[in-house]
Amino acid sequence: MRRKKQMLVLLLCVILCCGCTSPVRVQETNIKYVIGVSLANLSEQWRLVLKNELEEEAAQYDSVRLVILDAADSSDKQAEDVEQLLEFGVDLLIISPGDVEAMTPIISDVYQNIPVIVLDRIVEGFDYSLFIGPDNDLIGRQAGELILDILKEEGKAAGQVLEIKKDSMASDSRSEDFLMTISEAGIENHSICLKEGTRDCAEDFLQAHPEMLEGVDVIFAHNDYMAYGAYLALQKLGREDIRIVGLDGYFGDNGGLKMVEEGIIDATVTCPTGGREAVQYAIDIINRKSGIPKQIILRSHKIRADNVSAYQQEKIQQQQKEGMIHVGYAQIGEDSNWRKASQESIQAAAKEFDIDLTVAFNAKSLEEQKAQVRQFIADDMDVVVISPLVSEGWQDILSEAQEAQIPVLLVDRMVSVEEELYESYIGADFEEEGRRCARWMLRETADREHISIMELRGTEGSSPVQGRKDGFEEVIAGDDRYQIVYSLCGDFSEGDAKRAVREYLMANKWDIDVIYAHNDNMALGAAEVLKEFNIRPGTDVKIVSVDGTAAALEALQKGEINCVVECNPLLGPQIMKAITDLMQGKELPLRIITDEMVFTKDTPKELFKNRKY
Ligand code: GYE
Repeated sequence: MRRKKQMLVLLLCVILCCGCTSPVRVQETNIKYVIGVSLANLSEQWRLVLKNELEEEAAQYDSVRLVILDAADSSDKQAEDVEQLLEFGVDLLIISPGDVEAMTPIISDVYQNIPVIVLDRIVEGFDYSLFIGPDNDLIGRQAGELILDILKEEGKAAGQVLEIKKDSMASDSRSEDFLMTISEAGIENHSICLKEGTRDCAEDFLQAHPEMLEGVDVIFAHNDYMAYGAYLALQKLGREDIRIVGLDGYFGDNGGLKMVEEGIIDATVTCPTGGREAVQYAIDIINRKSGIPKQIILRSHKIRADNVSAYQQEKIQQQQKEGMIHVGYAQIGEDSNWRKASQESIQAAAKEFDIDLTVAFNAKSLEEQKAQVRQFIADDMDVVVISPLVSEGWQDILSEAQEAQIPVLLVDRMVSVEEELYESYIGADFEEEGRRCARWMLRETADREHISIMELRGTEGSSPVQGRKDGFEEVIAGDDRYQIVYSLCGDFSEGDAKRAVREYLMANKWDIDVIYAHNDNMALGAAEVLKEFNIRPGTDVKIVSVDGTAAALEALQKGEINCVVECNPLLGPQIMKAITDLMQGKELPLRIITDEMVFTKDTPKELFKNRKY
């Protein structure tokens, strides 16, 4: 591999020199990292923007070189490109896949040898180092909201939309939420799907089919290129009355932001490429930095004439906060071993980042926690961090924080409010944790006819409980062999779980095949009570749990718990990095999802060692 890289470095030097007009001595280079980039095409505007951002970011580092290959929308060529980059001996692959289905197995193979960062379109499964992309469902909803706002301003209770899509998975998922948003308001929609998402394609289609514009009030084009093509067609067809909403919202003369500024289109939704983040994380991954997330979901914004200048201003002039950063953190009480590890990680990271952290502990209710946040607002903290006990009821206090211009970070658990009320969510994908528990159970009980499940739920109304429940039930849905015959709230605590399982045993003949515990403390409590009743946990009844704490992994190695799905509490470094970035004026991703694994009796022993909780 080293030889290959030397060849690659020499090749790069030759390319660099051949590109020059005058003879240049081959510079002694200090290239340390060679990053391969495979792009599905360079015909779409957003990929050109992506390429520029990758190159601009890489240019910040002398030690980094990119080798960028363009697959020209051919999966075969993208596969060959990936092979060629591996041949070059690149240290890491950044890939923006075209056909996700075709590229998933190829990316999985590459990931066995070198780190892989996937951009924009997520692949099946988790065989990659990091995914960076937008929330396409949110983008669809935002486009729908923009159209409802435009129709409302025109005093139109109803209205008709023409949606111009392009043939891609991202377009499909955006369209789903877009249609849901406008149909809830009774807006009629017709969709057309163009083979190519280009300006000419859109302009030519509309000019050839003016009848499609009959009764149309607004056009929604799935990228600003097509939006511009629609604009040109409407000019020629004398239909300037039709409003236009685009997508992507890039800077630059041909970008959607300028089109909104010049009134060519009425609105757009920004769709960041993630190119800069990809290079930054690539260097961290190559340097084996800890705390690398698994997924980074980028934020998108609704842009109209009345906020386009402010948006661009904010992105260009990042307001820096000088001096000590003061953070107020509303943490939940010591409800579990997980919580203890979480608290320790956050306090240690605050020290390491030299951030002044004030922790309000032990809130036992939503009202108590909101009072703590209100106090932080009164104390004029630079940032407020919240681990919300429950998901509902946060709209008012987060609006107060926004009015006070105090940014809020949600960590560990999520709340149900619109995305504008918080800077970022840093934590786990609870639905996926629930799916992992169920997938393990399906494999473990494949030969069984009927499986009775006892579910031990965590704190009622908290996002981990809702997510783990939804994910688990999604996987067993439709398979009648699996029945959740008993579901009870153990509030994430060992004591409550013990009481509940004991009550069940006192009132029922034991007929449970699998216990699904939303956290380790409840799984351990249940195992203890089973032993009192001479039922062997892990043998007479299978136990699957979430968190990955030391006590649970010990029980797993003793065979008393059968599967532990990790929920990483060590969020401190990611939280403090996010706060530091925020104070430097950077926009944070909408969600930063932690990297987690699954432990079973087949997990290699070394993975149980050197764990920090
Ligand atoms: O699973 C549990 C803790 O919010 C994800 O809360 C966290 C959960 C965790 O009590 O052990």
